[in-house]
Amino acid sequence: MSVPATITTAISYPNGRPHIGHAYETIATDAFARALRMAGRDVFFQTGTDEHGLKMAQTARGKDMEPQQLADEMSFHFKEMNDRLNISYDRFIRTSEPAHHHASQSLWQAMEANGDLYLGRYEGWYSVRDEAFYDEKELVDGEGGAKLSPQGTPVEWTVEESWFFRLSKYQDRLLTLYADQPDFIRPDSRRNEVLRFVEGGLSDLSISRTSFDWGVKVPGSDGHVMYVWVDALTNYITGSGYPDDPERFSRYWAEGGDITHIIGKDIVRFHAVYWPAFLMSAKLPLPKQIFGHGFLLNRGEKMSKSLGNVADPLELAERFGVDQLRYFLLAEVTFGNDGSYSAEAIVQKANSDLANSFGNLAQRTLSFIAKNLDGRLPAGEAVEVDRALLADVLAVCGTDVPAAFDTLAPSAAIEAWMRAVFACNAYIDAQAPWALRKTDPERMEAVLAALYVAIGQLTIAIAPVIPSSAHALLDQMGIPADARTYAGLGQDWYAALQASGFTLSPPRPLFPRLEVPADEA
Ligand code: ME8
Repeated sequence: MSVPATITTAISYPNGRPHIGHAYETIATDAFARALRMAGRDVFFQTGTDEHGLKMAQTARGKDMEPQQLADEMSFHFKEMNDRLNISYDRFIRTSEPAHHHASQSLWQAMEANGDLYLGRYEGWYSVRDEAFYDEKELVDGEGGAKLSPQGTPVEWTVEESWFFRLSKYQDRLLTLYADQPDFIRPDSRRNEVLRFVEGGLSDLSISRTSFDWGVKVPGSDGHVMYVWVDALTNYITGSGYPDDPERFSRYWAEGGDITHIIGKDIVRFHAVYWPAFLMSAKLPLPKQIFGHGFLLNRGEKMSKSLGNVADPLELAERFGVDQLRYFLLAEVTFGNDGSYSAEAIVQKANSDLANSFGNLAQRTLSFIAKNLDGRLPAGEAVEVDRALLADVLAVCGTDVPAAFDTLAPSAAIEAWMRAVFACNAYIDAQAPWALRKTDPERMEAVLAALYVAIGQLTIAIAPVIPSSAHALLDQMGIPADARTYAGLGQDWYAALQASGFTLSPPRPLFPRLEVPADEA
């Protein structure tokens, strides 16, 4: 039995509705989780909402609501987004759940038992927008001499009694971790940022707040709630069974386990510095990898409420299709880099790759079979050129695509896949089965049989990216569930399908040609 895999997104602040950046992260993580399952792994995939902290409390106050009410309302929209985008999460966690409070308090007590917590007084800068403490030396000057965080958000001077975590004590152990596991933080640019930050010296971290009460209560310390990032990070182990389900925990959060956190580049420090330090302190296993993806920009510009360019992912999915949106985001952006989206770019990519190249290949082959063979699966002896095509397609679909997913490179997986789609289109043009119908029907059948197998394999391989279209096509083609895996796609499902007497019905086109909406052309 293979090692279980745990994969997570960040948990989003439900202080507003989800935007396309949230959708991007969850779609990418979903593709990885699906690819892992197709590789036969036992996968635990978690996403959710991060509901405590000052940002939530202040937003709720501004709307004259209780924070819990705001969290309930907005968390619903995040879950709805996930469901609508076909995200195959195993758990949608909300940090206001009692089980999560319990896990956060247990982690706190474990860190305390290790002698890493002490009571003190915090005097320094805090950004509510980032929910982050910053050293004076990190601040930058904004307009009119205002001090801003390194992320460009406002900071306020904060003085309050606080619990501290002895982060400084972990500097050497963290540097050893980064040296021993060069892939702990990816991509390299993010790794370098973290290295510089930790090498620059770590201050102890303020980990409780006393000026508001919307959070997890600090055990045995009235008036203190945990700093929101302490409980937020704990979500990952709550979902893995900490502390009351040791069996589950040893499965999904084991020492040396395959645990990956997919997050955005703005929150790498919390995941690559604070989180492993907390886990070391509590004597718990560490994740294997933190991947900080890039940001999605609207036509090259940062999205912001004030610019009015924050795209609603469900609106985009409604207009262009869920799978078209998923495909665009994963194909267009090299995972790790920033990327840009626009209506034209989505339409262009979906039309060229899905409608024209792949959709057309499937549609013309399958309709031809449905019409000219009455849906009977073609037989016929394969010759060298057919075998060569099938060897190429199998190598791409069974090896290159899963390997690219395995290294969290979805655009490389799609590029490899498109190469195989092109190879099939070149093959169909060269073999011209339509012309063979009258002259050499036997050869025509051999060509169509090769194409049927190739299309089946291409469809299986791309299923993590466009799950609903891929499974609809596989259903139409009669391809059984056990072939829909990376190991199964090369098995002789075609012969079994032929022997079963399966007949193909006229296929339904899956990828309509999209038009750029008139207001955006
Ligand atoms: O940071 N493009 O929540 P969040 C791509 N609650 N990704 C983006 C993005 C964009 N334009 N904007 C945001 C938080 N993200 C914390 C996380 S985890 C224990 C706690 C990403 O709602 C962002 O980088 O601000 C993060 O990974 C995720 O969306 C949630 O952001």
